[in-house]
Amino acid sequence: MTVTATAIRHDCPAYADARVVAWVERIAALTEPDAVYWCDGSAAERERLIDTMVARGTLLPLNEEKRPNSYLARSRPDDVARVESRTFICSRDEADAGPTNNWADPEEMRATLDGLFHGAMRGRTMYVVPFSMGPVGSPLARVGVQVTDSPYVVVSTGTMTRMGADALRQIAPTTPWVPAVHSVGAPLGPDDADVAWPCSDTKYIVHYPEDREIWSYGSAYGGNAILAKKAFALRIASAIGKDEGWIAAHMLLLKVTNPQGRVFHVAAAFPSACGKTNFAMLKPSIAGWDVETIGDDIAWLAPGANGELRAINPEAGFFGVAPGTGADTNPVAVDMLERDVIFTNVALTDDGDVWWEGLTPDTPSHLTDWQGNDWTPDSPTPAAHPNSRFTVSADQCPTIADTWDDPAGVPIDAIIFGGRRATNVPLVAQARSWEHGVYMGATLASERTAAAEGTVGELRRDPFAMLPFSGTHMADHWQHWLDVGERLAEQGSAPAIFQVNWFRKGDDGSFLWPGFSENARVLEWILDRVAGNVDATDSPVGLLPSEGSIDYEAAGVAPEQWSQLFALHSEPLAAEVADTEGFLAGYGDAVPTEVWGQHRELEARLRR
Ligand code: GTP
Ligand code: SPV
Ligand code: MN
Repeated sequence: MTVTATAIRHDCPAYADARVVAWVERIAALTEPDAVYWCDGSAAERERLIDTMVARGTLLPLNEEKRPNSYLARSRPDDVARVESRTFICSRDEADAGPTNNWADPEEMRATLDGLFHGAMRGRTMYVVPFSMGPVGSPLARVGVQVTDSPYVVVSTGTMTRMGADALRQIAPTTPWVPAVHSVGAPLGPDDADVAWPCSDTKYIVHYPEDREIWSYGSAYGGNAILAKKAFALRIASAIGKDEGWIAAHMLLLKVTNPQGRVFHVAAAFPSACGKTNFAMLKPSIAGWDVETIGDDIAWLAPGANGELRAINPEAGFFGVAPGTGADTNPVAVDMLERDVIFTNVALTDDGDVWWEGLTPDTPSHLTDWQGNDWTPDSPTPAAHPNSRFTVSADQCPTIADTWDDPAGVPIDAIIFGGRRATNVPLVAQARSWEHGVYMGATLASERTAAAEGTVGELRRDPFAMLPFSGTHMADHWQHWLDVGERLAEQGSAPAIFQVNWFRKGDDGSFLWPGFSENARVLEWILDRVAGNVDATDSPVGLLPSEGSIDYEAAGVAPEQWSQLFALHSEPLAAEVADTEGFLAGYGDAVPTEVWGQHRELEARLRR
């Protein structure tokens, strides 16, 4: 039985904006759910939803003593990561999506989606999920409403955002808000039993940047389905930010206090599964430095009143990669995950706890793998899916900064770009200028990870770590960074920009740099540069640490390893610069002249 418009109007909260109610009625008429439920974001509501999912087999309660109030979800094996090939930017003009986004004509896409969504929620409840990205009421925050037929997505959005009544109350008759429609695409007939992880073989993740609107069909996994995250806070937000003069960035945010007590804030962009969560929760190997967490995935950056660049973390939780998270690599996260966590696609121990590759030095002799099969160390496949994740509230993070949810945001002192690069890119380099930094961001490349479909390890360009997340033409995004930098320079001074690479490999194929807590030594150099406390040496690719300015031997790195970390080999570098030439040319006339200028200067410096 399909819900009626009268019932929707009867059930909606009294303070719900009429435009939201009318939209919910329209989507309900299209998708024909059995019921419509307005989420208030309360703890009781979360418990009820979790109970429903436990009953349905979507969530498995973990051992209450070992992992209190925590659950394991197992997705369908074909719904384990973002699907970039099914992600569309439907701008009115194809040129506005740029050459790196999948574009489709908005009218044609609306017709396709109308067909798919017709009756898509039959037999299910449609949840109305209002959320604020950023502290409720902050001038930097923005609101959205997602409707979804997945309780897993509701509960996840409840952790990842400020979800519920307070967010809905933010929407007054003239407040802009982002509507997001989501269905798992698995309607139920009257006699159909539900499955643990409903989804569809047909998937669409669609954005209309001018209309600020999102539609997603067929997947319940992560960024495909928790639309507040990548779809809103990056793709739609990059389109909004371009019009309003602020930047949506795939960046972690850190608060760092140096031994003299000076506080710095750092924003760092690394592609998916390249160490943002690790760096955001860095436990320094060096004395006297205090690192606190503000965000681990998304930052919204806006010029402030005094010419400073201010940042908020628009999210309220962490959707982090589980494999590789262990006491030796990320002890802060291990503590954070002790209770109140939803795990997705990790392995189950025989005593009802979770496990994944890298959690402990020893591998349990028997596990249930992420697909629910028996697993032993002899099994040919990993116990946890490489993109298995945890969903946890930010305030559970032991190193969360007390200013993490300051409505005014925090002032940024340094910006870092990084990726997984076995060759060519030094451990750290400082950009000569904002323009040079934008060039570093624009030409960023990284070896592919399991965070999206595709061949793991393959090198690809991932400008600003935003390749899968830009709602605009990527080269317009570069111009936007240049414009914001110019504005900052006029009123104050723009943050210094750096590039890092924790992943350079030696001839034997092993990492040259120990990484993790030792990354604090690089961060120390970066912030000493910002404070003017340390020298740098000029090189064709940027300013490098002068001899003696980083105590690498204390990190267990031998002098010959150290020189390999900074080696500039002319042949592979020349090949990379030639490749960059082709990469930039692919963006045609949209490439800012400053970016081409930086490219020519790099070429000239390498020729000298
Ligand atoms: P998304 O959530 O997908 O955007 O990714 P993220 O950038 O937050 O990824 P995350 O921090 O979870 O990256 C995890 C992967 O990076 C794991 O495989 C880690 O072991 C690896 N990693 C993180 N930091 C380091 C490091 O300093 N050195 C090395 N070698 N690996 C690292
Ligand atoms: C990423 O892939 O960069 C993520 C995970 O942060 S997801 O939210 O699924 O996009
Ligand atoms: Mn991410």
